[in-house]
Amino acid sequence: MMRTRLLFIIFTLWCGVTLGAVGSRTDCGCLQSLPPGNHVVLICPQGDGPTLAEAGAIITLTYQDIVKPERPFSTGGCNGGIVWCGGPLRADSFTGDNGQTTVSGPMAGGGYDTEIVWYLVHLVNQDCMMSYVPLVLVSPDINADLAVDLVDFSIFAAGFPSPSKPYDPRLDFDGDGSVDIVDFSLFAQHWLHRCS
Ligand SMILES: [Ca+2]
Ligand SMILES: [Ca+2]
Repeated sequence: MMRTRLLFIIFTLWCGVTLGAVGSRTDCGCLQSLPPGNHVVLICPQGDGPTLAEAGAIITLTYQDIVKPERPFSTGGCNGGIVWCGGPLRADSFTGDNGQTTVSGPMAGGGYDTEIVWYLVHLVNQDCMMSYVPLVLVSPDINADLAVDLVDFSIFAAGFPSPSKPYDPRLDFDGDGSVDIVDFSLFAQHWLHRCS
């Protein structure tokens, strides 16, 4: 008997109180800019930046599918500026019988982007269903080739310090609005890191 292939999807995103509002929408648009106060989280190809849990952004997703509850899904940056090691960031597990899973683990990757975007795949009668977490992702792997090396150092050096150089948010690893010795220290901590 054909079961009605009707998807009923509920997203529940739990974030730390300091994260502010969480976006959730059924279109494929990205926010043009994030509201002030969003978290800046450093990611590294080696995966030794803070985990989502440490960043206060454990995500619980409830995915109720009449046909089949177990679904994989993956993530990316809103503007395509993030490259993950080993493919897109994934949830901790497939959804179980209750349709729930969480995403809490480390993020191994490089690049710069605003918002983590959750792409649910294999949706039926849905061209696009995304959910957004307002994190700004920065990485010492500035050019997103999954290695922290001299190319990244040259990019960082070109924008250091700010002020007086023009502000480049890709280089502001602690998100304090300036590019200074603290950001350089964070860069140095991940020097020569690559995907493991
Ligand atoms: Ca690089
Ligand atoms: Ca800074």
